[in-house]
Order: sequence, then structure tokens, then C-alpha cells
Amino acid sequence: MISRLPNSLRSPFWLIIIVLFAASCTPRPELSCPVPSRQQLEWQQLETYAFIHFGLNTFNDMEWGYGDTPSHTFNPPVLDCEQWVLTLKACGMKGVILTAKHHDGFCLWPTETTDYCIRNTYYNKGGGDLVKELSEACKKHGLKFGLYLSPWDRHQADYGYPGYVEVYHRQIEELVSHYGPLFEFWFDGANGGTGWYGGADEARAIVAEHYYDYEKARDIVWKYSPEAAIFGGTVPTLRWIGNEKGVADATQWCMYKTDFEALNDEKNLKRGFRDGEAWLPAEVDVSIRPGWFYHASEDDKVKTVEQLTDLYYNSVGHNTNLLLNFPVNLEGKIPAIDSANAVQWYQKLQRDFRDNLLKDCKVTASHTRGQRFKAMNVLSDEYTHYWATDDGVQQAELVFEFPQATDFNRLMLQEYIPLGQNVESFSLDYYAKGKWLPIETGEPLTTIGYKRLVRFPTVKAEKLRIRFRVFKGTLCINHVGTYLAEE
Ligand code: FUL
Repeated sequence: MISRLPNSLRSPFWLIIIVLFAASCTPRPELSCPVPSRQQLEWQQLETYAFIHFGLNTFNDMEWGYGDTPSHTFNPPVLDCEQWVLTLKACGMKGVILTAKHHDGFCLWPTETTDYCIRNTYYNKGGGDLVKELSEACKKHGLKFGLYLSPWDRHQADYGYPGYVEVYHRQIEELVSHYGPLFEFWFDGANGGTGWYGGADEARAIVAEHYYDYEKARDIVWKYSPEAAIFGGTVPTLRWIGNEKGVADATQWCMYKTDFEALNDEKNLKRGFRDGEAWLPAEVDVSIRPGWFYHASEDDKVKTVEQLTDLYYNSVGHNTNLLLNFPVNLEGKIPAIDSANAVQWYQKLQRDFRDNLLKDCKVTASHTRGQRFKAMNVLSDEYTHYWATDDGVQQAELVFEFPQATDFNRLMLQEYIPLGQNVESFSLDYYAKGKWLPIETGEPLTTIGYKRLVRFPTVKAEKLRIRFRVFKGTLCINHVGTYLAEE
């Protein structure tokens, strides 16, 4: 090529410019469809956020109120939304989703759609509005705000008939038009049939897929909060993980099917589909206590730092978001033990992931798609910098050489998901005392996705090798880290 250049461009200066230009022109890999929307990518980058379950159930000591408890039973003496928000911030939560209405039908805002709401309580002499108070506390302290509005309503006389669906849609409109912007809206899927239903006191069956007109509900949400992620219903932008225990499979695809049956299939929800037609990443919802609502009998059953740490590795570490529930107590506060455990848990994670021990390593790759996609990019903090191979490459590896033998017991890997999720299998080896040895992990090294965290007993290594054994499309890795966590 150089021999074909005119003499005027053969000076070293121009040659360097030409080489740099050629490198920057290397095209990025093709998209492997499906890929996340910008909104889905930003949602995945949140990683951890909180649920608050609070309402008449709290005062009834129930999980699923029947819908007939008098509204004045709701009477928290020292309710303080700022205490909730400051606690949640201190445990690293990026946002909070409030149960504006649970299945019992009691509304935490002064809705015009029913008298069964906070207006008819002693709280703030009937002038309270918890949705407003929490949304304002979130704005003040920089947390994102989301809402849960149960479609199933055990109070409403019209439940099961067309009239209720109008009420439900009006409730959504009141919420999104007054308290946004929202980062997520939750259409809960539960329906146990029985309820008070205006005194009818009977069981009512509906076909959820058609009854609630979820397309219309979603459109109302997006009219006011176009950025809101949607949980549940027929048109979600994310998927339930299929259990409430806080467990996502290690093999975890962001892709999924969109039919209503698949969206309720607990077995497949847990891991997704390699060839799913839509980008529907999973959310792991789990409570810090056994129940979603506060029960004094569970004061000694709050998850410990160790249990919360397991939850983190099994959710965020398995390519899903963690939605951790905090029940608010009868006083109107997050109990001290819950907040102490959650804050200590977060501080431990902060310590464990503070130093990426690869930062001074020499990095070599078996394949590289030119300078723009060089192997060193995996150590960059810039999200859009990534290492990629040429198209058609079927296996590739990265080797990190430490300046001196180094102890570590955690690995973090991230695929550059704006171009899709591709990796199906990888392996880890470390080099010590003249030979390569496999790193023994307790779980299969399969998918990566937005984030994969791997735990293993501490190794002392001179080098680390990651072999990407099976992947679809082109390999694009934007972050690798190793850490030495407290055992
Ligand atoms: C479930 C509900 O039935 C629980 O009460 C809780 O709100 C949980 C987050 O979703 O479907």
C-alpha cells in the first residue's frame, strides 16, 4: 500500500496519520440481534434498587389483605420518607419502587378513583400523600422513583367487570401524570381469585392477558414517563426471574420469548433463551425478610450480610438486576436491623470490588480486530471501549500477566451488550510455579451478558487466562476485573 502512495505522503508524519486513520476506520462488529434499547441498557446499568412494601397489610399483619379492612387502620405515627431514602442510599440502591396499591386495593395517594385511600386515614389528618412524599424525597436525594400498582384489586366492587379496568387505567394516569418521571412501572401478576369486592365476598376469575388491556396501560405510562421500564403484563421491557427467592441461573440470557405463556413460565424465566426473539433482561425481586410486608414475628429473620452477599452474586453476578424489598414497619420506618444489615452488606461489596488487580497487567489477546478494539480496552473504565475479535473467529483468549504473583478470588466479566449477548462458554486458568491450572468455580462458566461475577477460593497467580470457548457472532468484551474479597 505504501509503495502506491505519492511521494508527498511517504514522510513518517503522514505515515503515522494514515496508520492511525486506518485503525480508527476498522468497522465495529455487526449487531447480533436482538440488542437492548438505550432505555433497557440504562436500566441494566442500575444493577440494584429497592422495593418498599407498605400499606394496610402492614397494620393487619397480613401479606394479602382481603380488601375489607377499614382505611383508618392505616396510622403510622412517625412516618419519614427521608429516612427510607437515606437508608436506601446508604446501601447503594439506585432507585426505589413503592407499592402505591397492593392487592387489597388501598391507595397510598389521595386518588379520585376510590375513597379507599390515604385521604380517609388519620395520617397527616387525611392530608397525606405517600407517593408524593416519597417521590419528593427521591428527587431531593438523587434516587430514581418507580411505582407498583396491583392490577388485582380485592376491594373494588367492579373487579372482574369492564368498569374496573377503566378505574385501573385512571389510577395509572393519576400516578404517572403527578409523580413522575418514573424509571420503572410494575404490573404485578398475582391473582388469587377471592376478595371482598364491595361486599360480594366471592371468587372472581379473569383472563389477565386480555382483561387489563396492558397495551393501553403501558401507553398511559409512556405518555408521561417514556423512559419507564415495564414489569409484567403482556408488553414488558424486562422479565420476572420466575421465583421470589432471589435466584437467577448462572446461565443467564437477556433474550426471551414474548408470548404471555412464556412470560409466566417459571422454569424458563430463570435462565432466558439463547435464541429468544426479544431483549428482555431479568429482574430478581426478593425481600430482605421472608415476607414482603412487615411482621414483628420476622424481626429475627432479617437476611444477614452473608445471605445478602449470596443474593448479590446470584442476581447481579448472574446478569440480572436485583430489586431488594424493604418492609416498612408500623411506625413508618425501615427497621434498624434491616438497615444495619443492608448497609454493612453494601460496605462489604464496596471494599471487595474497590481494586481491580488487573490494572497493572500486561494484556495479550489471541485475536484482535485492530487497534480500535485492542485487548487493553477491557481494563478501561469507559463503557464504550471494548475488545473485539474479527468476524468469523470461533475461539479466542485473553492472558493477563501480573507484575508479581497476586492473590485473587473474584472475577468480573462484562460483554459489550449494545452489540448483543454472545458468549455461551468460557474457562479460567491461572499460571503459578511454571504451569497452568484450572480455577475451580462452583458454577458453570457459561454466559456473561451485561455482568458476570465468579467466586472461587483464593489463588496466587503470575498470570490469568480466560478462554472464550463458544460464542455466537463476534466476541465483544468491555470489562474484566479480578479482586481479592474478604472471605
Ligand atoms: C407478588 C405479590 O403477590 C406479593 O405480595 C409481592 O407484592 C410481590 C412483589 O409480588 O406477586
